[in-house]
Amino acid sequence: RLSPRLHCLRPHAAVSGESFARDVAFTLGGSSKSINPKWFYDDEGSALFGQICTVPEYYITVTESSILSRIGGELGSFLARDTRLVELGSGLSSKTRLILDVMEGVQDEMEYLPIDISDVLAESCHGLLDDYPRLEITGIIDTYHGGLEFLSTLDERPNLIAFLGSSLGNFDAGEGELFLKKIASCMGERDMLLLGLDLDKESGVLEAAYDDTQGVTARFNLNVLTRMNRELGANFDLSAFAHRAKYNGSARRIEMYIESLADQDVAIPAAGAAVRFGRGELVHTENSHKYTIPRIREMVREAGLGTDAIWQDEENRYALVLCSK
Ligand code: AVJ
Repeated sequence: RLSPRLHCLRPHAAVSGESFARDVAFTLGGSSKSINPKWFYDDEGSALFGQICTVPEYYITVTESSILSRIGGELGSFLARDTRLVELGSGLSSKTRLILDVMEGVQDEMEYLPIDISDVLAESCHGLLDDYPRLEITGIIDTYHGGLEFLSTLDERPNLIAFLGSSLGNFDAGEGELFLKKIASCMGERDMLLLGLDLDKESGVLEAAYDDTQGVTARFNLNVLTRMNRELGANFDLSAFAHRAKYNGSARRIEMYIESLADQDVAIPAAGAAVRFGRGELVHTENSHKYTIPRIREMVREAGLGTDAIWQDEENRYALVLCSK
């Protein structure tokens, strides 16, 4: 602990090497192979995601940031003066600043509780402490579920739970809706949820966003194999796999895959697995669901929440939704 204003907790060992090994043994073991996207975010993967946010094709981050900076004052009018900011999947905490700026205008003591599966959490918090001298941070390195559990142990201060970047879109169909219900069940009468969701749009725009010409998304996707090589002693040959991103219109989502370019066997010793890949075989690594405004309203309602405001950019690419009980 380097600053008295920063506390980092790791309530569960849910993100340990052992659970990584167990999880991939299971998801690569069957006939239809997949890797959970939560394993993307080692130090290198987190840095690569930060880089994705700056490639021209990936409009999500800039669009969300521009909406956030435009609506700052209005968002502030919904917040009680003692509101604590809780952020699910805070990552590098760059958009967080736009919310902290709103809070700084009205609060004497600011409290921020980021929840992220990546170790980069502590690092990104240090920058915030420098820039916000009245800020206290409790960082939770854990999965969303672990983090939400921790929420229930806190005092009565009202929370603004920020779940940005369309990260809800990573859940499988049905599970995103369930997770929204789970968040709602953790919310008190004075809590609010700020949800950032990517809107459905032309497939060309979406596929470009997930397959940028600089190849950053490709490196991000394939980095999970490098991570298995390092942490699980695997022997993936990176040149024998390729990045793929496809829009699935009927499911309204981008699907990311790693394609095996050859018939090959890979050993993953720590997972006790030997995995055979056929040429052209796809390993499903991520879904990114895209939403419509009516669907968002319905999801929020079904979670037992009311919609207080919906903000969009001028081109209707992205939506920020403020909800409460
Ligand atoms: C951080 C999950 C919202 O799905 O857009 C970016 C991750 N994957 N490019 C997304 C991601 C490929 C991102 N989320």
